[in-house]
Amino acid sequence: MRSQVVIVGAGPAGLMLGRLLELAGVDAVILERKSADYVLGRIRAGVLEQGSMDLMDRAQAGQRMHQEGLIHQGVELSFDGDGQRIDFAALIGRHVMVYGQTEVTRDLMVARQATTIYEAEDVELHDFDGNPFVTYRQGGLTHRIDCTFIAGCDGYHGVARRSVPAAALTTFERVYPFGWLGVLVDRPPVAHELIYAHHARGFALCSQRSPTRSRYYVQVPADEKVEAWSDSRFWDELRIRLNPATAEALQTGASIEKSIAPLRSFVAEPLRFGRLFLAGDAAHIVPPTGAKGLNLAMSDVAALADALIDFFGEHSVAGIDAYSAKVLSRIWKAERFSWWMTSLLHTFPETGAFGRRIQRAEFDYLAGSVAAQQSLAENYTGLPT
Ligand code: FAS
Ligand code: PHB
Repeated sequence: MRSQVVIVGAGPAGLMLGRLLELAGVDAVILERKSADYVLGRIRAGVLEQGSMDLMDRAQAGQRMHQEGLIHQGVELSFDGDGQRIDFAALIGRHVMVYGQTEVTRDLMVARQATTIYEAEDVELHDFDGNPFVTYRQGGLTHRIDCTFIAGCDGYHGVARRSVPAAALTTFERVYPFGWLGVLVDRPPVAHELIYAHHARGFALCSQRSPTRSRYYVQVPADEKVEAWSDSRFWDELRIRLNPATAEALQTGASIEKSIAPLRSFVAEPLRFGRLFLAGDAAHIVPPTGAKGLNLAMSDVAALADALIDFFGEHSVAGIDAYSAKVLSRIWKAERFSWWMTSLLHTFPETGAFGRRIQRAEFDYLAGSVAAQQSLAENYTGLPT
């Protein structure tokens, strides 16, 4: 079999890249390790920047997003019970869309016309410095796809980045001493907008998926086990970390999903190795505090799609040559913002009393400065691509 592009991974990055390429007449096969149902079963991001919304429209997959997504004009930051709304619309005239990653993935799956091979086992990348090809196993047989380019969209634990010789890759990483315990519940959200809360016991986030479905998180130690958290323990802890009025308004119920996500900041450089490109979580990880992970993946593949379309259409190598430096510039700014939001809102026992005073001063400066709020707003709603 031959394809112009082989995409490894059918998460949002791989599916969006595949869709943009197929609309431009570039053939791209996607190889996905898991089943489609398994991919849809992951509960992850919830906030789309305008750039990601525009990309869904470009992919002709945005109809349900516009029907069911929730436009949010701001978010609330809370610090030990003191609240500050960040009014995106008033500060910078922009907004975000609350629409779950699961739904983004589902819409892209439905829109895709080309081939996605699910349950492709033991994917291996070969000769991506010369004449690339990819092999995988399915039905007890080994299959081979020869191609011109390979796009590694297979996430942090994927095979693509691991296929690059260690000497050719530089990685930058910060692992945080905590994770996020997340709960999905079919109850109306506690507030119209998201609430990011700092409390001495730890961070909490009140998010949502629809007017009847909510998503909540509390910071837990990095080695915490989800089995140690009954629903009632989760709700009790969340109430403690919210201001009393919000805690009182919280509508709780049986969790329909409960999981712990580790938090890390990670970037691999560069993002091109001959005929292999990395995009999305295969290339970088951000702590979800800034709602950047999914959105970064989208901006990566928008740039990669344009570069590949130029190569196959105009025979231009300018886009593929510029890809890595171009997306890394935006990636690092998102890494900075995600790290800053995480540093402001989480508890870090090792920083002691001085660190807690610095966090409080950071919040007080934010609450008192329109310029600081504008900076937060322009980062949260998405820097220009
Ligand atoms: P993904 O990891 O989504 O997709 C990669 C795909 O490649 C997967 O389907 C995987 O099965 C497949 N794959 C892996 N190895 C393979 C192999 N060897 N062969 C074939 N296929 C392979 N971001 C936010 O903005 N907000 C959040 O709240 C948030 N929460 C998160 C919670 C968790 C537990 C995780 C892991 C991430 C979270 N993120 C969040 C970030 C997340 O949304 C990612 O940024 C987003 O999924 C990135 O999409 P992809 O790059 O497509 O990677
Ligand atoms: C979510 O709804 O899952 C969500 C929203 C905002 C974040 C992280 C997660 O920053």
